[in-house]
Amino acid sequence: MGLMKVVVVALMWVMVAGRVRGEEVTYDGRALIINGTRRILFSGSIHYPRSTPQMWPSLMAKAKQGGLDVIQTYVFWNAHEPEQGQYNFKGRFDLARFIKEAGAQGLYVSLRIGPFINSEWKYGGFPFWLRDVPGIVFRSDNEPFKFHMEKFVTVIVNLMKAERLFASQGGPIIISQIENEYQNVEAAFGEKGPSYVRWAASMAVGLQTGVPWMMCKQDDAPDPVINACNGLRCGQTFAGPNSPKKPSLWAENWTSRYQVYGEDPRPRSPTDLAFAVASFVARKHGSFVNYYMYHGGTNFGKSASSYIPTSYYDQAPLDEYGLIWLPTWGHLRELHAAIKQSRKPLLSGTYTNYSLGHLQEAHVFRTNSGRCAAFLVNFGSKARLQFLNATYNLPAQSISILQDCKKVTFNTAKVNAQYGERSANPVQYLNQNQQWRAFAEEVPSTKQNSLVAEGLLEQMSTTKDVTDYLWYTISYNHSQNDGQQTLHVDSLAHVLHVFLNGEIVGTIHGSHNGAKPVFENPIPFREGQNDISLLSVMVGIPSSGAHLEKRIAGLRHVRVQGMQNSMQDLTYNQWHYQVGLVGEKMLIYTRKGSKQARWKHLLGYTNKPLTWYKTRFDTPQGTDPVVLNLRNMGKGEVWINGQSIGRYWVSFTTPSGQPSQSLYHIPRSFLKPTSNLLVLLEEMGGDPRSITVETISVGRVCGKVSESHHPSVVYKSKKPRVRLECQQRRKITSIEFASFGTPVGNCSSYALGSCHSVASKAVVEKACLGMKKCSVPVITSRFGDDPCPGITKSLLVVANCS
Ligand SMILES: *[C@@H]1O[C@H](CO)[C@@H](O)[C@H](O)[C@H]1NC(C)=O
Ligand SMILES: *[C@@H]1O[C@H](CO)[C@@H](O)[C@H](O)[C@H]1NC(C)=O
Ligand SMILES: *[C@@H]1O[C@H](CO)[C@@H](O)[C@H](O)[C@H]1NC(C)=O
Ligand SMILES: *[C@@H]1O[C@H](CO)[C@@H](O)[C@H](O)[C@H]1NC(C)=O
Ligand SMILES: *[C@@H]1O[C@H](CO)[C@@H](O)[C@H](O)[C@H]1NC(C)=O
Ligand SMILES: CC(=O)N[C@H]1CO[C@H](CO)[C@@H](O)[C@@H]1O
Repeated sequence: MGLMKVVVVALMWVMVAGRVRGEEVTYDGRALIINGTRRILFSGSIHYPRSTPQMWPSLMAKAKQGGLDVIQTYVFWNAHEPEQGQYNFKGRFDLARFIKEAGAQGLYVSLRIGPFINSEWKYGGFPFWLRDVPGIVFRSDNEPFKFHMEKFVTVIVNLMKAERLFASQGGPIIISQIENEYQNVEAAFGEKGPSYVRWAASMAVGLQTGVPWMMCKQDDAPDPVINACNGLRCGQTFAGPNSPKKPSLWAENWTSRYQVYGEDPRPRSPTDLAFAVASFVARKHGSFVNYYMYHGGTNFGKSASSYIPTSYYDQAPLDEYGLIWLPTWGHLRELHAAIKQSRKPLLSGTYTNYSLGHLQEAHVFRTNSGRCAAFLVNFGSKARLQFLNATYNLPAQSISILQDCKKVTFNTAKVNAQYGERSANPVQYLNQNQQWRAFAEEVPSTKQNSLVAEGLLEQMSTTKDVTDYLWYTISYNHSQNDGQQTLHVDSLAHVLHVFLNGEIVGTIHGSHNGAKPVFENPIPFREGQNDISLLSVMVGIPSSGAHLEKRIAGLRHVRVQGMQNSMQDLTYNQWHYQVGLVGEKMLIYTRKGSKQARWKHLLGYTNKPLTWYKTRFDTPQGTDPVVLNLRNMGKGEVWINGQSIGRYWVSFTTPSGQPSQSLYHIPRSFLKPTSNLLVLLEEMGGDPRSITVETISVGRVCGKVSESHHPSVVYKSKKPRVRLECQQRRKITSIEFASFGTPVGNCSSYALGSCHSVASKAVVEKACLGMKKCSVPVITSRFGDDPCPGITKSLLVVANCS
């Protein structure tokens, strides 16, 4: 044996011996089984490309503190393989680093490989080149598709194996997902649907990861793949596992509904969310619940799908910036603790249920050794329930969790956790003309365009998703004898800007609900030749539905209508094309590219469509999240030091009259201390002088707890307490309001009630001032004399953190 060979053999021996031994993860009809133990697992979705590696440790620490056991993420194929065969696992796309971070913090990982993921992510995660594979039919029993899907899934599984990330290898991944909500579209594929499902399951299982696979929303998921539920109320809607040998898993319990441009946010109250989770555990014996999303984050660059804003699930337990969203995070944390306290009866007890009224149920889990857990479910209004010889008062639409089937440890409708108020605070104004430079994007005319084609080109296959923009330009000969003429344009893209001889004459857009842009306006043509330049814009490519490979976009029909019904159809004429914008080609948003542009003074360039703006700004001190407030801008995209922080569309207001989004997150890792290059492309017209650099903070916290509340099992204390904690290294610097008695209202609006202890403020100030966190017991003895004997009192405290 040569020396080299000896070294290699020795090295291999060290690697095998030193390897952390793992165990296969299995399951039975009750739960996932890890290391031989059934587990109740709370999981939260955090998507690595929607935050930065610098944010991951803190996001995961807060998830862990919030009572989560698992971090769930999709795998984003088009982020990893933007060009066929060229893989990228760097920076925000460093999947292995993300999973290792979870493992380092003692969290498991649920890996949803897909590779179709929807996720309001462009093209549902599919790389755009996949569309050009000859003969391909996405998500069907189709050889070219299956070839590429298997290849990518194998790349990911092998990468995980090489990094020893499966639990079976000692790593954190305890479950993986193949496909995603396929049943929604299965019928569109006829008999190729079911055979594709069977193929996907057996392909995945064949990769031998040593941990189970699941399919969500796939009632007939083939054994041994587990069918999991997605939705708002799996406690009511889930038909259950398709085998008694499989556990009840909830892959997506939406923490709010994703927002779309032009619609108001659809938040979900913490009490509704807690009800849904408790209901699933009680009624469907759920043992795995994943919050979609636990942290939504930011759709950087052009990663959002059609009409999806840049901010994603801001009102999840962790907000877009990674701050704790109150009181949702705290309320769920207490719920998790209450459920886990009963894990023994839940996972190994026998189950009985009975009706306690028309809309009231009891669900009881009891072990042989006599340990017992009960869930009293009230679907109706406020109710007084008799259960095992005791009386329980339940608020409307709530579930009480009873430890030992006696003591209430949690009620989903009673929020003891603190509330908080988040605000954005301007730190830099960019309101001076001389701070800005402008560069006007040229409107192409028929003379300059290089690409010429007969008829209207389909937009996505022309731009290949490299740009949102495609110019269609045509020359049109108008005679005054034709009188007033109207231009009609039908589009399957999202926005259309109409220019006549280089000047804007109209802008229209469609919407997420399926409305397509249709332009129909009289046009002030001049005598003779006119250039009609139509800028067709995509706001993300679609991410859902069957046959994504066949989707089309761009202009469909263009005609000019005159008086007396005279009509000229230009649809099939010769058109001139420009793919993308001049500024995009120059990479004008990078330091190097911006030097090549001939920038002008700002004056004369505000409120003009298709204008690039640039300035520089210094990074705000401290560690608070940084945002740009784009209040008076229209629509476009923003780059910081060459990195896109996403599209913006402030001018698309919601029914309540608010911009869909006006604050745009700049991760601190995108910034250098001074002189950051900020470049915006404004499509519609806006005034950059109104832009401010702001920081986000939770400046006020508030709690209201009644003396009759049962203290949360998260804490050791047996007394009810108001607990306050500042985030972001802040301290409580003042007590704005404190009343022990019968205060009315909540954190945004409060007042003294008829009963009030005069000692309230002094007691709270003594416990809290100068502290990062404090807790004040809600008991009369702490406040001296009883201000109103015989009446149930509560303590409401509003404090400022700075
Ligand atoms: C299983 O238990 C061993 C020993 O306690 C531990 O090192 C390992 O991390 C556990 N594995 C999992 C997946 O929890
Ligand atoms: C009890 O459970 C059974 C089986 O899961 C179900 O059919 C029935 O509706 C439940 N009854 C109540 C009162 O929850
Ligand atoms: C309920 O009370 C009755 C009468 O006091 C008693 O016989 C019974 O054992 C009690 N049941 C339970 C479950 O405590
Ligand atoms: C435009 O139309 C007028 C009248 O129809 C015609 O005389 C003229 O030659 C046309 N011009 C071009 C450039 O086609
Ligand atoms: C706070 O109380 C006010 C007045 O009663 C009410 O309008 C508001 O909706 C409440 N806010 C919350 C968050 O409960
Ligand atoms: C997609 C999906 O499952 N949506 C469901 C979410 O939950 C609500 C409430 O139960 C249902 O109405 C939706 O159909």
